[in-house]
Amino acid sequence: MDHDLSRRNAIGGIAALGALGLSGSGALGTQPKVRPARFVPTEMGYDPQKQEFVLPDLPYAYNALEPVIDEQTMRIHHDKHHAGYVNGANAAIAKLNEYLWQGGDPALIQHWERQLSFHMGGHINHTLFWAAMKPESEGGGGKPEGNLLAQIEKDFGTYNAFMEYFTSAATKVEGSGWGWLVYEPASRRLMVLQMQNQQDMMFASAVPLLGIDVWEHAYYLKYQNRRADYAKAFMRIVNWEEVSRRYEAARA
Ligand code: MN3
Repeated sequence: MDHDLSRRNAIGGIAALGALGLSGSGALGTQPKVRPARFVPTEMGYDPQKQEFVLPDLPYAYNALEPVIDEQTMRIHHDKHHAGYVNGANAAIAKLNEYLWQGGDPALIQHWERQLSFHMGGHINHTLFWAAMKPESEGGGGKPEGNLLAQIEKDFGTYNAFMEYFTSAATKVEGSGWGWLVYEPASRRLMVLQMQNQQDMMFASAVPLLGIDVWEHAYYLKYQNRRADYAKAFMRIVNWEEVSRRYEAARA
């Protein structure tokens, strides 16, 4: 009986990790054969010793995305803003653990949950953002190929129609947020969504494929109020191989 219970708990735990895309990951020091659609703990900078997230380095130099995104913007964006989300997520997790193990007013759970939703959202969004960009000189930009291109053409008509729609949706996000290309597993189709802040208006089953950060901190030093110019230029540094990998993993 005890054995069955603990086995069931273990299975439940694995299912919960799966929902977060963390299953079959590098947590035990082994790399999965197929990387999951979303994240593995190492990519998210999770340190099992400290039991907290540590800001992962950029996958390229700070000036690698010039002239589309300037070095100073990248430094501030990664070292200050992304770091802030990592710290905020750790603080919220610590607080929620405190309520879980040391009691406290359950009414405050929702406060820390909102904090976690915002900051963990920020950490996840930025982790996906950095990896979905690539210097122009190393093959960034261009067009997607293969299955992803076929699905874009099926769902949006043409690649150019998609690009217009995606950059326009990103440009028109009210206030701070993101433009996303996501895969919707139930209908097996692509969608373009506008996210507010770091988490709002995204539904739980949406698999994020390509996001463009349209918070002012992402572009203001170089583009000022010209968000549309930034969104258009962003397409020159998209890492379509990484976006395709996410797409293939999402529909596998
Ligand atoms: Mn940002």
